[in-house]
Amino acid sequence: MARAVTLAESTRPEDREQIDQILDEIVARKPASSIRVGISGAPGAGKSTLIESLGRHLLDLGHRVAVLAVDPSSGRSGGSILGDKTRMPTLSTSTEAFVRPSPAGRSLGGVARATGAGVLLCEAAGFDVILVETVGVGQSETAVSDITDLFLLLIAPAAGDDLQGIKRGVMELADLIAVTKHDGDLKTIAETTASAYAGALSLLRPKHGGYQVQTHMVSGLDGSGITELWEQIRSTHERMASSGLLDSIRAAQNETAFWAELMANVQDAHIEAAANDRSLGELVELVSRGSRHPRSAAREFWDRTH
Ligand SMILES: Nc1nc2c(ncn2[C@@H]2O[C@H](COP(=O)(O)OP(=O)(O)OP(=O)(O)O)[C@@H](O)[C@H]2O)c(=O)[nH]1
Ligand SMILES: [Mg+2]
Repeated sequence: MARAVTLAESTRPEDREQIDQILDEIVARKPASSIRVGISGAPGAGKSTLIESLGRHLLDLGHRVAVLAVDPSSGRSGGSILGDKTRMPTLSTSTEAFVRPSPAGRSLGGVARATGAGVLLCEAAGFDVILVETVGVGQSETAVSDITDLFLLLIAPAAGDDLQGIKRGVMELADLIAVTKHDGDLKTIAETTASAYAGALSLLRPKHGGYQVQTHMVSGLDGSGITELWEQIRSTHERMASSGLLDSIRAAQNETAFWAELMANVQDAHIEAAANDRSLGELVELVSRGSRHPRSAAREFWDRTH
């Protein structure tokens, strides 16, 4: 019986070789291009609810949808806070959808690299819309935008016209913004929030020349705005494809991923070398006591092991 292989960082060398071979075969086959969308938002912004609603719409349109996640906390918890299947009842049970929580990994970089490979595997398996979710904290948005074509930033309605501490850098990654929970009592607040964001966006340089970032209002609960949001994603993606922008984005992403993989190999080799070096402990001890400078100590260790 075939043994399942995983993309985790701890993979055995022979499994790694098999995975590399599969990935190379997929790349050589050039599977039909899919739409890769990164989705981020602060905890509780309504990501899971929106993905379920958008995913249902996509299934109705005849798409096959994969939902992957990059969870920056999985390195610590060993589990995933995302991919909560209870909030995605249709997607988690449909045969035309695939929901996969974040892979475990030592580092955010490792998790993102494994998810990048996951995107390819899903495309080879015939999924033509790939949604990659991440929670809006820290560096994970950058990691997700490095493996997707378009980045959708979700914002929960908030009273007042402040930008809720969303970092400018994250806003600059967004290709689209959607204010969630545009329903019931929150409707008016969602509208105020949306116009505050639209105003702020008009002051930012668009991410790609000629592609103005649009602010949408959606409700994952009642489904309003979902059709329009998808239409915007689809038409923007189509324009990116026909202008050649998509090809250049993916080419740059492949290059970035190559360097990241190379760096990971270098790092792994050193961690391995360090684990076998008894004097390393003494060096760390000297550094932590303040008897040696981290820079000179690291240099000494490097020179000795090369
Ligand atoms: N009124 C309203 N509530 C919503 C909507 N979407 C989500 N919520 C509520 O907001 C809360 C958080 O929703 P989730 O979809 O779990 O949000 P999330 O961003 O996935 O949250 P985390 O996974 O914890 O980061 C839940 O109580 C939802 O019921 C919406 O469109 N309208
Ligand atoms: Mg969620």
